[in-house]
Amino acid sequence: MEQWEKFLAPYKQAVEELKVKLKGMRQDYELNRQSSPVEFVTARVKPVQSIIEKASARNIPYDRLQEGMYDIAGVRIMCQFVDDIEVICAQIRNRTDMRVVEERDYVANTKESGYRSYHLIVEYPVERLSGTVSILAEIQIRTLSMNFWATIEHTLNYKYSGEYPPEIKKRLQNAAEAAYLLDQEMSEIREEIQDAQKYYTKKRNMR
Ligand code: 0O2
Repeated sequence: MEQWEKFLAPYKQAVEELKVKLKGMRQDYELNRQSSPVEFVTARVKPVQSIIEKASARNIPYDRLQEGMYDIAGVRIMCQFVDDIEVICAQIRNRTDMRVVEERDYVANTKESGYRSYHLIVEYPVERLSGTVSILAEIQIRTLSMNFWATIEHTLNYKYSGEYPPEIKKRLQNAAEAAYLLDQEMSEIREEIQDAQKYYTKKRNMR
């Protein structure tokens, strides 16, 4: 266990730093009185048990985990509208404190399960006592609607280990379709929503 702790220490640091930095994007927009594409940010280090299971399912030897498993450090950015995803990606690609090494577009290419999200794999340097350690981290960018679906599906996946009864599978597909339509509808009235949000923020700040 001590070995895992040592191995995961730079990942923990990376996740904490990335969370602070990406949350900072939202504060910058707010300071400039602009609608933020970032709604909220969450981050986690993959639990040891999940690392072991994934490594065994994908045949990744333990001494290749660093380059073979991208999501040991995981950050998730939630946004309101589908178009925000590209705005956030562009900002991350422009940053000098991390380097995008791979992109996976599950928004344009919905997974068979119904999963939608945009994944950026970034290389991020962490300063440790021993020097600079380069960490791979996965940044998942998704709308609130995509996140709702993925969270529910992830929970059910645990229960059924991916072998869904046909009725549940159908319901999940219907729910994925509904989430997609919700994103479309919200995009149609985006300006209306953002005007209302600006009005609300202004009123709240006057109190
Ligand atoms: P966790 O930590 O439990 O979320 P692959 O597509 O199989 O070659 P890989 O390595 O799985 O590649 O990476 P990918 O496709 O970028 O997906 C990694 C993560 O995306 C998953 O992590 C999930 O968080 C999310 N994800 C991908 N597909 C689905 C899906 O069908 N449903 C849900 N709910 N989430 C998905 P893990 O490994 O599941 O771990």
